[in-house]
Amino acid sequence: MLSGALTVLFLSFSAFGLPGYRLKIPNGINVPNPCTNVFGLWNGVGHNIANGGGSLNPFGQDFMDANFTWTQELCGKDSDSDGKINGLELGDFNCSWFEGQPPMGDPTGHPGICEPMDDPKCLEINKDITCL
Ligand SMILES: [Ca+2]
Repeated sequence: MLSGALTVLFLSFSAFGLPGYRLKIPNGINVPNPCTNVFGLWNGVGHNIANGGGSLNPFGQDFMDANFTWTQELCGKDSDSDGKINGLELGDFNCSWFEGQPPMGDPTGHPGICEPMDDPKCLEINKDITCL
């Protein structure tokens, strides 16, 4: 139990902010920051904070569950429950991308943050998201 918790902690702090993981999803190095008061990119795509580290957002959890692999299932899932599947948010519109390929299009949102963030349905979903 303790080692499992430590593994999760280790993965949480080490995995998602690294460029190697960002290259394993389409447009992983180009995911927009949906916080209205912050410009730029959300580099820790799987995390609740833009620079990575700490706890995982729903997409980060699903990505970990998929063994850090962009699968058709992960592409077709709406991790953040905002009505847009992960593939649509990350510019892989027909879920055909694989590592090393250029993405089909530009990202349209963040796969782990419910958008628009001020939508009432998103407030509870995004309760652990930190805008800095
Ligand atoms: Ca989203």
